[in-house]
Amino acid sequence: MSLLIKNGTVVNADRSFVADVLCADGKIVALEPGLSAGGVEIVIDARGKLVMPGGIDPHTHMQLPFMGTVASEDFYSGTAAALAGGTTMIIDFVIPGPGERLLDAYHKWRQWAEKSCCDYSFHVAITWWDESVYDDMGTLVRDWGVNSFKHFMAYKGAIMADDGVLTQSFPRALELGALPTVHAENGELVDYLQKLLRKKGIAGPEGHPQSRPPKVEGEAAQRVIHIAAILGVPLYLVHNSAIESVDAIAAARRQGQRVFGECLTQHLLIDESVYYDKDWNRAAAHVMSPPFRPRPHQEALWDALAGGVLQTTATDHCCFCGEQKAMGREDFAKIPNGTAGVEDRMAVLWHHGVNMGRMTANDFVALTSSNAARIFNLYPRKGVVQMGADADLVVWDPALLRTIRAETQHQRVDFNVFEGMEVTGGPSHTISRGHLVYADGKVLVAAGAGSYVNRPAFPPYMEAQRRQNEQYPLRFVPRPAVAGSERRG
Ligand code: URQ
Ligand code: ZN
Ligand code: ZN
Repeated sequence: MSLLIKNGTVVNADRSFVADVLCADGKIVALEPGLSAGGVEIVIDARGKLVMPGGIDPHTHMQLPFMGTVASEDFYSGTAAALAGGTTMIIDFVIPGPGERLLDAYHKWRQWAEKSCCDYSFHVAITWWDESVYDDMGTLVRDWGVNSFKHFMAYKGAIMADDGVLTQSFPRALELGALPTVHAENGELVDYLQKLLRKKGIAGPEGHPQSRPPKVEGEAAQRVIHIAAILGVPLYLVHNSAIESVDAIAAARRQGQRVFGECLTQHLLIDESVYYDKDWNRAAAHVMSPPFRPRPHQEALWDALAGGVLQTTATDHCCFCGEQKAMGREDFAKIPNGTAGVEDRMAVLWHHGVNMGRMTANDFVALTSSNAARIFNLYPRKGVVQMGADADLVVWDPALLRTIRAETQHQRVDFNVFEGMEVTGGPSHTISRGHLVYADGKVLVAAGAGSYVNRPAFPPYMEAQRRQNEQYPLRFVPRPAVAGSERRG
């Protein structure tokens, strides 16, 4: 299969340039102006359009069994929706139940994901600890291309990892060259506040944000950042939503600690007023964790993206339809947590980020693709338009007008948190491994067309971290004392 994109402007994270892009056998094989279309099977005229690396969403949960039900979006429909939005790879999560062997859970998820129609990979969650977890982490890194392990500090009584588990898992991840990632909310505080609110007779969706105020996230973020500093491991915090977390990450990065941060498109634009909607179903449809925050937190997230404090955008795409959300009609703590976003992430970020001048098109590529590729050791195979890279591309029409609606979305859920939002900019064509998989509103690919992507251990920053740890046998990473400067703690 050969495919040529002519007359477009290529936009990478570092620069933009005019060039034609020729794809063959799944790779980019020529990248220069004036390429001949002779003998090429598919030619796309990208005049007036941009040619960017396909989006990478580092945080999705397709068909996740959770809170007594299963997310309505499966790996086929969810990856089709991703392609429709310009995302050509997802990193989903294997989440073993407490006591479930990691390898058993991994192979179960691998089977579920075979129907994916875009490329995919998995973070594996550490939800409990014993010697078998230690062993399985090694097998997953060495044999199955896993280079990141997730830890939920929330969800007490279900999948929560306490400090004891973090303290066992993080050093093991470092030893293996894998990155610990974390959902930072204090699960004990959430549990306490949920009980307190119910005792006060608060059972509706408005109880959700009150049981998870920003400091519940900020405390856990700060705690896990310090734990990572002491253990000498890099750290990736998922779905940061609060000023407190952004400040904790900024302070750590200012001191040279390797902390990476993600934010969800939803948290950038939706505030906590949604939980006070008179319509129970609409309010419940927005229940996800961390919850949507008051507006000042959104501005802090935009600033953190612009200032390099946060490096990636994601969606945490985890769909539950109305009748599933209704499981919590008598008790907000029983509303399955999750919202959708995989189809809208790039257009929403483009409209509110690039069109509003908060970021350049190059920043957009970094935030939707290249940075995630670097952090999860996929770069330059993914995340850049260059010779030899996978031909995962999106032809972006900056003039494409769209009103986001649940009734016209590809996502398999009966709600859209961006309902009615008008966006300018979106994919006219999506190319996955050199195949045209989305064009002019239609997904053109069959289930199973996607491939599992191995992610090698030891990204460059992990090697550097190990060298740095050898310099400081105590494993602390103090700043070298400089004559005349006070010593940092
Ligand atoms: O916490 C997560 O990331 C999963 C369980 C999805 N749900 C959510 O509310 N974020
Ligand atoms: Zn989470
Ligand atoms: Zn998640």
